[in-house]
Amino acid sequence: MFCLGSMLTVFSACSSRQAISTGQAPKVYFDFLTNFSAAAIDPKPTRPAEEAGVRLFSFVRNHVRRQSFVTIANATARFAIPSIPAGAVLRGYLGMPFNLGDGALAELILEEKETRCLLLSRHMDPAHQRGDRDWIPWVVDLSPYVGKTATIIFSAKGTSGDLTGDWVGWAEPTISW
Ligand SMILES: [Ca+2]
Repeated sequence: MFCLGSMLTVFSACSSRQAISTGQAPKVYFDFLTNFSAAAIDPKPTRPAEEAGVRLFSFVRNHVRRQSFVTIANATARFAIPSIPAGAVLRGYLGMPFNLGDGALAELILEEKETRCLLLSRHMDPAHQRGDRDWIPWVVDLSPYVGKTATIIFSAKGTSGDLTGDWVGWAEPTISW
């Protein structure tokens, strides 16, 4: 199935700076960390939360600590979003806590009925890429989905057989408007 409208992924801090410069703090519509317990985790956790494939995890990159949840080695977290409001923007920071292995692919997907859209795809390899040892801000425009009930899926994929350190951190993710 095709995606509604065009996908927009911005790997820069511009949007948050613009929001600050207008003096209008964005209103948070959905906070993924606050709603973490409502997420559907795959694989389904059968062990204690601290060993689950998706778990809350606070860590430091480039001297900045951020609260995140991590998707580990092909795990996914699915969040049901009730109704996407006008002007909605999905944003957060991407980071991996360990400079190990050969990296992993971070993906953000939106599902709405029969439609499945790739909102963000970014290979992270902090062991070999210095730029990946920092928090990477990302912004996705959700205006093509206003009024829709959707599922947002956060995932990590190993791009080879090496799953060492394949922890993809999604820090401070929110939908705001
Ligand atoms: Ca890997």
